Amino acid sequence: MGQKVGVVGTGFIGPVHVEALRRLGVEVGGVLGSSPSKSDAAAQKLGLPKGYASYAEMLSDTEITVVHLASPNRFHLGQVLAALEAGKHVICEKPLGMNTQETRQLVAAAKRHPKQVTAINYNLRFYPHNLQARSMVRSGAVGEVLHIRGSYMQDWLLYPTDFNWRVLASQGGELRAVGDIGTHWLDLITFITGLEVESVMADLYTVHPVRQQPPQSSLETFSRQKGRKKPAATPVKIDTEDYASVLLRFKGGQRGVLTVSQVTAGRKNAIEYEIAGSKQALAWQGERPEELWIGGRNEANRILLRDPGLLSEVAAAYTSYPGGHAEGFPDTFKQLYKAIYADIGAGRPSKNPLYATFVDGHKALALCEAILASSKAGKWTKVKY
Ligand code: SOE
Repeated sequence: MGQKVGVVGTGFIGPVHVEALRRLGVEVGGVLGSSPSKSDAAAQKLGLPKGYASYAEMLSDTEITVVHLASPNRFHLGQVLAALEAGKHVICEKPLGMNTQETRQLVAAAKRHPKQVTAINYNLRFYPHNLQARSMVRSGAVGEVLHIRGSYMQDWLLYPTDFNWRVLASQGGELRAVGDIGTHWLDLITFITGLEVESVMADLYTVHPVRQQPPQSSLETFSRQKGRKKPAATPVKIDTEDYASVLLRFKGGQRGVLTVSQVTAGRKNAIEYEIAGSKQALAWQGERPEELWIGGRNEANRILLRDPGLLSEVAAAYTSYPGGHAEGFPDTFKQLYKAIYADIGAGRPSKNPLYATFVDGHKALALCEAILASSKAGKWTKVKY
């Protein structure tokens, strides 16, 4: 049976889901925004048949078989539970919930509905070079992983006049930069290496303890305030971090270090990692996704370009264009949905899927909580998965 999708969320990322689904030939039945008029406006703009008046209306639409949640984090728990009860497959944006109390409930709910696919939108796994890095680590080509370093930096919250629902702990969760983008990096590193973080030592920093909230309750992610204070803005105390330094100890003894920032001028959406192994090192940057750097000790360093003919079988299966035809951010959504919709088409989740499951989403929140606890206590903290 063909699938019909309902997408919740009409900000920056909901339309990215819609575009990717269409490119795969998956039918999108309609969207839901934060009000009926926003749903209608988004449906019209995206050329979709329906703007839903409410979530209940979307769930009671028997033609909708899959729900994509691109709504603010605080809605995930209720929306995922209701969608599963209504018999829908669920693809939820990251982070999966506000805290592990919520993600534990969601993992249990997914178990109660074993025939429904439950996935998290960790799209970065599906850059072909991240799949390639995974193949190279898993095949032993890199050798034993020794240490990992990296960062995820952005600048869209640089000014105290930049505002978004995410800056408020009540709406996005107590950890903001780490929850929003740090978890992408942590998920990716775990996915590539198979290593699990055992303990963390973190230092969180709120550069702007007060931000100017504009009159409308929220501004779209990545919208620009141009550094000017808006006349009607209200000063609001900020209880989430703009920046984080995190030291990592993995279960096998390997070490790592991660820097996260949403206040670094010029870094638009800059994720990068370097995985140092006993034979080779691998490095990749999200803003140059076509290049995988391979470091050698006794041979020249190399740059592998994303040509499917040069990639592992798994990585090549998630690239759509031959040779040097570049693939980027929107393509990761398409490739991710290719993997998820194969399972939905088969009528059940596969055993060890390449996409992130609710268990992975729960682990990301457990890491967030350890990072927060470590920063508060100023000491190494074990992750309680
Ligand atoms: C905002 O920081 C954001 O949109 C994240 O929420 C996304 O996950 C990332 O892909 C781009 O930045």
